[in-house]
Amino acid sequence: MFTNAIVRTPGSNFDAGLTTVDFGRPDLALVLEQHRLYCQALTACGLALTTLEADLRFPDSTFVEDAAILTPRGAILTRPGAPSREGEVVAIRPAILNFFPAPLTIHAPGTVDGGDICEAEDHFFIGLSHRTNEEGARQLAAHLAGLGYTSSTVDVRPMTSILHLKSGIAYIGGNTLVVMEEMAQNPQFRNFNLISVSAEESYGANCVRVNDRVLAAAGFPRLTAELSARGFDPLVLDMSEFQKMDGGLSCLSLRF
Ligand code: CIR
Repeated sequence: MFTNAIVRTPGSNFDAGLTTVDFGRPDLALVLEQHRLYCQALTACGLALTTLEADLRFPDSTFVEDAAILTPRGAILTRPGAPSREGEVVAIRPAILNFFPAPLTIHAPGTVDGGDICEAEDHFFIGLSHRTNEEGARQLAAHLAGLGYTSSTVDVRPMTSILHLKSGIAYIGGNTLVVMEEMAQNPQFRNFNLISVSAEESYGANCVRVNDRVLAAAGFPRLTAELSARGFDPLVLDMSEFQKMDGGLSCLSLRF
């Protein structure tokens, strides 16, 4: 069970962030409204929110998930792989220290984005991506081992359609992984119950278990129906404006 989440309000320069997709410019009023509804959903799931002010130095900083990895046994501050996002860690550190007094860190030349880290009970999948490099993965695996967790790497670098590992997989409890069909054959996932997401619905694979609910992006009816059929309780949220900046549901909060 999670009790808390950290979120950051999107800034007025949100549309100056990084993106690889061409879905048009985000509508800033709608960005704020979708973020408000996202926060409301977390509250409805029972979480107490720490809401950080917009930080105009970092247009992507509403995607707080990338700056830290929070586990029940300790926190790790990351070192994001995009140079424009590196300073986000210093910016979020004080908020993390309120809950985790002695976070571990990733140091150069290692890079890690939280979006590449998928926790499945006591095992962590670490995505090797264009943001998380081998050295970052190595440092993170050592930190996780010190906390008593196992880990393994999943190389998503050849997959041009996703930015981070968690753009393509989500662990939602009950030994169940939601996974883009392109990754469903990975032998590392063979002991899980898999919900395979078709190519047309692949953005939906980034869903998030929060206590009794699974946050799911709007517009992917087959996945939502499958979640319900498997006994999960989807809470559907419109993510259109965040998708324009390569963001998904998981990136908008740190849950712990
Ligand atoms: C970026 O490219 O870094 C941001 N525009 C999107 C980050 C999304 N984060 C995530 O999936 N964890």
